[in-house]
Amino acid sequence: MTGEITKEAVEAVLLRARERSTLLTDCVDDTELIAQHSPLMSPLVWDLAHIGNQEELWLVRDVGGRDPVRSDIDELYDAFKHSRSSRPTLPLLNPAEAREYVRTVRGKVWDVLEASTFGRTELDVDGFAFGMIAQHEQQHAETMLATHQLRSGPTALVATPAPQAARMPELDEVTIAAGPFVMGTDDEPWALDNERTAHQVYLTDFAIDRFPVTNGQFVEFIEDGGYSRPELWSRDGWRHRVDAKLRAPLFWEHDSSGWWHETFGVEAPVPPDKPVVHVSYYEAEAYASWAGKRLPTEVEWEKAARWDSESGRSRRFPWGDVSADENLANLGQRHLGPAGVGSYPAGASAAGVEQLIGDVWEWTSSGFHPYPGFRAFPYREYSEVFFGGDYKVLRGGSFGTDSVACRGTFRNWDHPIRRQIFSGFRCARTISGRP
Ligand code: AVJ
Ligand code: FE
Repeated sequence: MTGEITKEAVEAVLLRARERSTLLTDCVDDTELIAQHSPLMSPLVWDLAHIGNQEELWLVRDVGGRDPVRSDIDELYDAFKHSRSSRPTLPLLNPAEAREYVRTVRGKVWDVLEASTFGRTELDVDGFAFGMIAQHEQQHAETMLATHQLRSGPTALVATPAPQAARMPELDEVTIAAGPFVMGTDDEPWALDNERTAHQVYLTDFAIDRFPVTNGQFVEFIEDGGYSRPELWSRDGWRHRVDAKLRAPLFWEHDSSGWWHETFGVEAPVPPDKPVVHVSYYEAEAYASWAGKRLPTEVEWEKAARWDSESGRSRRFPWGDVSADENLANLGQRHLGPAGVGSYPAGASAAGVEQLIGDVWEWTSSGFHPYPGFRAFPYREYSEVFFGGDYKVLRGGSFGTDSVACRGTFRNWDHPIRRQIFSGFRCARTISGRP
C-alpha cells in the first residue's frame, strides 16, 4: 500500500484473501479437508479456522474491543500449542463449523472496519492490523496451496498455464557496484516487524544472476553427478542428502525419456526454461558450488532488487514503487507454476535483475536475524521467537504468494531441509575484495 490507505482498499484486500482461502477449501470434499496430506502440513480445515481465529484475536477483540466469538477454541488454533503433525487428532471444528466461524468473524470485522479511524492505536494506524491479517490469510493460502501440491489424486485446482518466454534469454549475471544501500523500511505502512528499521549497509562489488536458476541448468548439475559428489555440498548438506536420499528436486522422476515432474496432480516433462522449484537450501547451495558461485546473502538480494543508484534510494519493488500487476510479476496463484525466464522484462530492477518478485521464493545464505532497532510488533511469535534458529531467509515470493504479502523488503524463512515450499534460488559471486 502506498499513500492514503482507504477503507475500500482494505475491504478489497480482505475480500481477495477470503476468495482465495474459500477456493482452496471448497474444491475438495470434507474427507479431504480433515485429512492430513503430509505430516509437514496441517489439515486444510485447521488452516481455515486458524485464519478466522487470528482475525478474531486481532481485529474483533483487539482493534474492535468486541466480545469474543469463540474464546473456547483459541488454544486449538494456536500454532505454538500443537505441532502440524498432531493437528488432525485435535477436536477441531468440522468443515461446516469452520466455514460458519470464519463468516461470523468476518461479519464483525466489517463493523470494526467501518468504525475504525485508522489511527486511534498503534495497531490501527494506516489500518496496519487489517493489513497484517490480510497478509496472514494469504500466507496460509500459500501454505494451503503447498498442501494441494502434496495431496495425491487428480488436481482440484484450475489455473492458467504459466507464460513461457518467447525466446530463451542469455542466462548472464549483473554486476552490482560497491557502495552503500538502504535495507529495510521505516515507512512501508504494512511492513511486518522483521522488515524494520531502515538501515544503511555498505557492500563491495558483486555479481548476481539475472534470472533464477532454471530446470535446464539444474538438470545439467544432476547429470554432472551433482547429487553424488560430497565436495559440492556443505557438511550438513551432504549428511542430509544421504539421510533423505535426495536425488532430484521434490516431485521429480526420471525415466528413459527424461525428467518428469508432478504439479498439482498433472504429470509433465520438466520445462527447461522455467525456474527450478521445490529444492532445499542444501540443494541450492550444492548447485551454486558446482557452478563456481555461491548463494547471495540477504543484503545482496535486497540491494539487487531495490537499490536505484541513480536516485540514491531504495524502491518498494524492483520495478519502482507501484504495486505489482500481471505484467510485472507472477504472483497470486494466477498460474500455479513459475513462468519461463525472460517473461517479465518490465519487472526488472534498476540494476537489470529480473523475476526477483514472484515465480519462486529464493534461498539466501543468510540466517534469520533482527535488523538494527528491531521491536517485536504486535506479537513476539510472528518473528522474534524464530531469530537465531537454524532458518535461512528466502526472498521475493512465489507464484503462490499474493501481492499483499510480497514486496522488496518482505522476509520469509524456513529450515534448510524444507522443499515442499515453492522454493528456488539464483546464484551470486564476489568479484572484488575477499570472498
Ligand atoms: C513467515 C511463512 C514463515 O507460515 O510459518 C503464518 C507465516 N506466521 N502464521 C509461517 C505465518 C503465522 C510464517 N512464515
Ligand atoms: Fe498462522
